[in-house]
Amino acid sequence: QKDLHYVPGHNGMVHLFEWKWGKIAEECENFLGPMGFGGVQVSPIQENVIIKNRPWWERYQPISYKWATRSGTAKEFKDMVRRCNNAGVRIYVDVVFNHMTGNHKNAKGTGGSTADTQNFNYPGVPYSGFDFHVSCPINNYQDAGNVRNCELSGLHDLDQSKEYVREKIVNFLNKIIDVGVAGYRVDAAKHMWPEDLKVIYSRVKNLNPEHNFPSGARPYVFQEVIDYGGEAISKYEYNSFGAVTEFRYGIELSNALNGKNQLKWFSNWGEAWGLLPSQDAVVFIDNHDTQRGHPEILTYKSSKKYKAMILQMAVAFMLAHPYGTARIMSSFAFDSFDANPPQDSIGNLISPTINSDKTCGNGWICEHRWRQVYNMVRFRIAANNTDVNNWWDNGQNQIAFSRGNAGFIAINGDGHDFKQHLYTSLQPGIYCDVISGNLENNVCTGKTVTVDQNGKAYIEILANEEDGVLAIHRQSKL
Ligand code: LM2
Ligand code: CA
Repeated sequence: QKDLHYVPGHNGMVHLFEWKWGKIAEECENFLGPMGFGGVQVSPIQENVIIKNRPWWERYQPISYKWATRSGTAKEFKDMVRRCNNAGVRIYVDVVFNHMTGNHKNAKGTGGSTADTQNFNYPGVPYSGFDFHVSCPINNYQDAGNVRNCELSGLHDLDQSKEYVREKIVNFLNKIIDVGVAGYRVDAAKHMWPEDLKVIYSRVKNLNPEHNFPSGARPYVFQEVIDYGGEAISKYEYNSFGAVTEFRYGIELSNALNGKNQLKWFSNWGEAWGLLPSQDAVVFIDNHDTQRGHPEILTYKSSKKYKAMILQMAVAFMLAHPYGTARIMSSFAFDSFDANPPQDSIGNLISPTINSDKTCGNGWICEHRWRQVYNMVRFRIAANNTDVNNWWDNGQNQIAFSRGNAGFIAINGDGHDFKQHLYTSLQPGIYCDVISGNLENNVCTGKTVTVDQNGKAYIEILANEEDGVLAIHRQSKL
């Protein structure tokens, strides 16, 4: 359950937060497939309660397991999965089954279901009071029972030890597997008992071989467990039977690029830092929650604020480094925590438009369409199955390393110029730096790097350059 089943030659997952199914299908065909992306994490597919002003977080309040949300219908979802699989891009669904909704008067869902939330009645499933834990607030993260049996921000907490509840969840998961998804993200996994989750996952079907999965293939499971240390519940309770989101990854890198640590220490980045085993870890710089609630974490807003493009630097490091399953956050612009995704006056989502330079319009950030990001996805593909070699640093925040003889990256996190002759391990030749430009029809629109007969090259990243990164790889050779 830790194999992503990426199509060979593909890598990197992108979270297309709040995108519509039809638009994701187009994105798979026009951009993600051709660029070699491995997969997409999609927003929850299950029907949610409608909340005034339509904040993004209404989608984390399920009212039934019908496939009806602002992203689209069941038919559109099926069509998307088929088209993305055909484009070589896998789909991973964000599934919410720790809880249902909080309390709402006259709760109505995006698929027409209703619920008597005060009385724990959800006829759309159906669930009733028996299926939930007795209501209590989560208020003590030193107590695993409190965290798992009480309500997370007032959201009615399902009891996954009940056979009836397990059956509803497994049926829901089996149906998404039937249409060809490759796996799922388990929302709020920390708030459920590992033993219950293990049983639920084990009952889910193998992947559907009609969508080019090998026979007997298990769904990829990645569980949302926020573990910064110091609480009763640990990420190590979950990683034996599925992958886990590694929240320390983004914090450590953000700290370093914010000047609170030095990049030179990343020479042994990985398990030695107390991170999960690489295979078990989904890694990311920011996600849809941390970009709203954690000022210390780099987000698309950081790049605007400091004009230093430090989010790109962090994402470039992540994609260049072999540790973990890399996930890229793709956002819409927002000013406040509650802000809704781009929508019209009656609450329909407004999809991104695509500009001629590949970036997005209509209020969408689309980090995955930034040159520095999609070109590093291609770097990651080129460097697949190689290690970090030839680590170099200046004793501070200028670092460089190669990936076998497939790729080489240099990062300037210092306020002064980076000017070094370094061993790249690449074949002699002229390479296009894929951070400052693109290689198009054998013409490099950015900086070039000349690797000599000994594999060495002069690497320059000036302090006043827009990007603090330089990256070359075997497919960026002129
Ligand atoms: C997650 N991962 O484990 C999601 O990544 C996160 O985005 C979800 O919270 C959370 N778990 C529950 O699925 C979001 C949002 C919350 C929001 C909930 C439910 O971050 O703020 O809570 O979705 O919509 C909202 C209100 C909160 C209120 C609650 C219940 O913000 O103030 O609490 O609804 O009505 C009284
Ligand atoms: Ca729970």
